[in-house]
This record gives sequence, structure tokens and C-alpha cells, in this order.
Amino acid sequence: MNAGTAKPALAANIVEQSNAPLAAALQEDYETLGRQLQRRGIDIEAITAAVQAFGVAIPSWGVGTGGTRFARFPGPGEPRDIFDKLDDCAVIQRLCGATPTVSLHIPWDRTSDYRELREYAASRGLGFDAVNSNTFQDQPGQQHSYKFGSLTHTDPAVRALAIEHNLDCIRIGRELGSRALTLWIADGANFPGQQHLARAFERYLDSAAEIYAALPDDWRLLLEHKLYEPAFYATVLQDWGSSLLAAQTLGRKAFCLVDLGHHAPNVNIEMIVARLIHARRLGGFHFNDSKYGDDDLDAGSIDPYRLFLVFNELVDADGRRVPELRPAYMLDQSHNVTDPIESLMTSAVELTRAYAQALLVDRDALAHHQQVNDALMATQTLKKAFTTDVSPILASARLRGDAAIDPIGAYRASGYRTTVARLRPAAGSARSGIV
Ligand code: PSV
Ligand code: MN
Repeated sequence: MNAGTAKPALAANIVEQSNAPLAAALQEDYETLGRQLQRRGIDIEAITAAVQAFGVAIPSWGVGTGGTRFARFPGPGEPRDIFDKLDDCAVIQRLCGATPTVSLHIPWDRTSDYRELREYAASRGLGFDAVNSNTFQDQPGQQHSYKFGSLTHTDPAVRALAIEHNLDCIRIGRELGSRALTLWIADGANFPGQQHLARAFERYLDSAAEIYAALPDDWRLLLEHKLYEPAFYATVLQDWGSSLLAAQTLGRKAFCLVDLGHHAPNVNIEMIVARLIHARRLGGFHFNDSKYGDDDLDAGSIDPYRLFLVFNELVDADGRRVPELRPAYMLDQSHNVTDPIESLMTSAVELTRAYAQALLVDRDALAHHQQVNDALMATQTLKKAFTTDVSPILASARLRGDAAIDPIGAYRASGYRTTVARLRPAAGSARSGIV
């Protein structure tokens, strides 16, 4: 723990300095866009206000260099513990203003005093979103191994250990002010016949029920499915169908979490989102982007249209006032070739972009085109919103929130990475990463 040692911070005037030469041009662009939108019957101020209110949680593990299963190339000034991670998260929030919370991963973020951690975060303007448990790797000295599974292991002693870990995560989360536990397990099989498919799922439900029973009333259990990896033949909670089945079996506090990278190629993710909204079980997201598998690339970097289409479903459901729809927005990325702070800021901005674009969809026109089966005009209605350059809205929302018009520019000008590289000596680890 290094909460007490010298802490790096951005210079107090870095945002002001960076914004000063950019503000006049932004104002001009904002007014031009405002007039354009007015012609479409859209009040730019309403969109800007909505963007200002938008927040996505930073994954604590995202501020370090993740790497791939082949190698990890550590960057300078990597955070050494959760306090360093929070310092980096505070920089992200200071510059882009859209990331007020952090999602922890236990035991990666274990510390001795969670009250102190909560205060430390609060002093940097940060709160905590869902806590992620980890039963996909063994910890030093662990009594039983998760090699052949955790919550679904054939040995009840292993299952008990994994359950207890999740209860511990709830205890930690309560101290931090979290209100959700995210459950992702790596359990599965590499070979046909290795695992009894039906019984493994039953064991999952039994173990999850014990965790569910310990959940405070105002908490949610977020079940995260994933098609494959590390299990390559069958994963116990492999898809949204299994996830929904589990959530419905467990009870009203159990919801499904959609990690954008956890589906088969070409799967229609926005449709999964629509179905989970229908079932009232959409609990949250791990945003990232991918081309092939669970690539954990920056949100919107590969397929920004897909991200827009996901937000289109969310905005549409909001308009329909779907009850209990308050999904937790979290990033889940792994950075191998970029500065993690820059990648996370970029992703947060891309989420606000997709959200703002989705807010521009002319829903009455879309409903009409759908009703009369005018496929071309229906899809063009979406495209019109998607192709609108909402950058002035995003930048103005940041400016109004005392953040940076150009977060990456301000960050590079601040020299933060050089400062932390000096304060945080390299650990020299070239181990492979966890993605
Ligand atoms: C698994 O691939 C996952 O998406 C889960 O959310 C984990 O908690 C996270 O990545 C980090 O390994
Ligand atoms: Mn995830």
C-alpha cells in the first residue's frame, strides 16, 4: 500500500491551459451544429445535457498494460497497486469527465483497509461500480485449485472456496459503496466428454444461489457470459441464453452482463441487448471492441456502427420507459500497444459519441418507416444519426464539466506519464498478461 507516499497529480491549470486556445473554435462549431440540428427539430442543449450526465466505469485492471497470452510489454510508470490505479483513473476522469467510477477486481485490488480506499477514491472524485470476483486463477497458497473449475467444480470443497471468495467480494464492495457483484467464471471443458454439460450448469446454479442469498437487497448480481476461452470446447455460462436462464432461476436481483467481446463472430449483439431488455434482465456492459474474438480493443475502434446500434436499443428502451432499466456501464479492455490512460479516455469518448448519435435518431420517422416497411428509409434514418459529427457536443459537455476539450492533447501536454515513470520504478515483469 502506498497511499501515503508522494502522489503524482496533474498540474492544477493543465485543463485550463489546454482549453484556452481551443474554446473559440469549439463555440463556433457548436453553434453551427446547433443550427443544423434545429432544422431537424433537435435541441442541441438537451443532447449536451444528456451527454454530461453519462458515466462509464473504468476497469481497475485497464490502467495497467494487459498484454496477450503470448507476452506483456510493460509500459513506463505502470500502477503498482490499487492506489496508483486510482490516481490514473482520476486523471482519466479529470480530463474526459465521463468516468466517475471504478470497477475493482478482487484479489488483484486487495488492500488492508477498504474504508481508507473509499476515502482515497472520494478525495479524487471517484466512486466504485461493480466488484468483479476472480476464481479463474489460483492465488499463492490457495488450498484448492481452480484448474478444473471453480463454482462448477466436481469437488464441493472447491466450490465452497469459490463461493466464499464471492461472499468476500460482497463484503469488500459494501465497504466501498458498490452495489453490484460481477460474476465471470472460466469454468468449462476442452474436450467433448470432459464435463457433464447438464450437471455442470446445475452446479453453477447451486453455487450462484448461495452467492445470491448473501446479496444485500439493493445489490445486483451481474452474470457475465463468454463463448469460449480459456475453455475451448464448452464454457458453462457460454451465451446470453444460459445467462438469462440463470438470472431468471436465481431471482429478481440477478441480471445479465454483456461483454461486447464475448460472442461468436457476426452475432447480432444489439439484438441480444433488445432481448435482455425485453426480459428486464439487462444488468450491464463490459464495453470494448473486437475483430475476431475477445480482443479487448478500445471501444468503437473496430466497429463504431455496432456500438451505435447498441446505444440505439438503449435509447429506444429509455424512450419506452422500460422499468428497472439501469444498466451498469463499464469498460473492459486490455492495452498492449497504447498508453492505457489514452486508450481508456478514447473509449469513454467513443461511448459518449455513440450515445449522442443514438439520441439524434428521429424515432417517429423510424417508427413510420418500419410500419410501412420502407427498409431503405428506415436504415437511412439510423445512418443519418450515426453520420452526424457530434464531436462539438462531446467537447462542449466536457468543457462544461470542467474537463478537457481535447483530453489526449491535454494529457500529452501534462507530462503525467513521465512523472509517474519516475515515481513508480519498473517492476520488470515480462509475464504474459490476462485478457
Ligand atoms: C473475461 O474475459 C473478462 O471479460 C471478465 O470480465 C474478467 O473479469 C475480465 O475479462 C478480466 O480478466
Ligand atoms: Mn468482461
